[in-house]
Amino acid sequence: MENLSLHQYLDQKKKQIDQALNDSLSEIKEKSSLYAAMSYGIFSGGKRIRPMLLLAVSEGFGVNPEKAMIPACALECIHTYSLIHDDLPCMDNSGTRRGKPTVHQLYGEDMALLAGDALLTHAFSLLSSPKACELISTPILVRLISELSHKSGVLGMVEGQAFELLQQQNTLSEDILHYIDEHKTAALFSAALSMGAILAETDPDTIETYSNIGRQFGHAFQIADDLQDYETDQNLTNYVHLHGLEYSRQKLHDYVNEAKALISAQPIPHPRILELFSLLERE
Ligand code: GRG
Repeated sequence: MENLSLHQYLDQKKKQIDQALNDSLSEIKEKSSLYAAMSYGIFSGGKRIRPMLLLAVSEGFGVNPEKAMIPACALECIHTYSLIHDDLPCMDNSGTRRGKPTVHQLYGEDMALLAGDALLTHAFSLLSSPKACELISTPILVRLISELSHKSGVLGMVEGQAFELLQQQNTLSEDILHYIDEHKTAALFSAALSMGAILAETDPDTIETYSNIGRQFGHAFQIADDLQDYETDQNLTNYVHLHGLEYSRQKLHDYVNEAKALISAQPIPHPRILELFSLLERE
């Protein structure tokens, strides 16, 4: 591990991810009418936590960082598309995100919908690009594509969103909320860690272990987000509305601890991942 403080490490990784995302959009910048809406969505202040986790896992395994940056960017494109679509009037109908106007506020609902579609397809275009094929072997690329499409798709994040929308009129139970958070939020965190392990060409059990660690962290992340928002959040699926403040803080702590225990039990040390996990309880 380079001798950087966590703050310096996060700053360095964020700059590298932003640069790689920018480079990945260069042809689109020249040729596409959607570039403005896409780049506004992707460069308007995201923390890049999912790609950072993917990079940190693969770094722990000693994977070439240039190789890991391609799936890291693909994952961030998927995350950004989901936020753009989630903000649309037919979904959450949000006028602001990260303190700024949402993509549809600035570019219209039609362009925002298409910018989301374009980022979703761009993710898989990146994973099957000539550069990806040059750096990563075909079987590993196929496994990465399978993992990302599965966790973000109709049995993963998209299912979480659909299921949540269908619940709005119903009384929420603990099990239902767990199902929503597992799919809508935890699935992409799970992909961040499992894709790092896939890149490192580890065995299926190890990939499953990392996937599970990401899932635990994803639940913690959702509770932390719900704790931050609970006073202003009208959403019935806010964890704190269902469980109360004290229980939610305890569960956040339990999920973070479980994720840390699982990562610490791995034969490969992952000091940065442990630091990244700890951040959730400091905010
Ligand atoms: C529209 C298919 C589709 C899915 C949407 C991710 C999602 C599903 C909805 C976003 C709303 C929400 C509260 C999701 C929970 C996960 C979460 C807290 C997302 C925000 O993630 P951050 O904080 O985002 O990593 P930044 O702004 O840093 O990019």
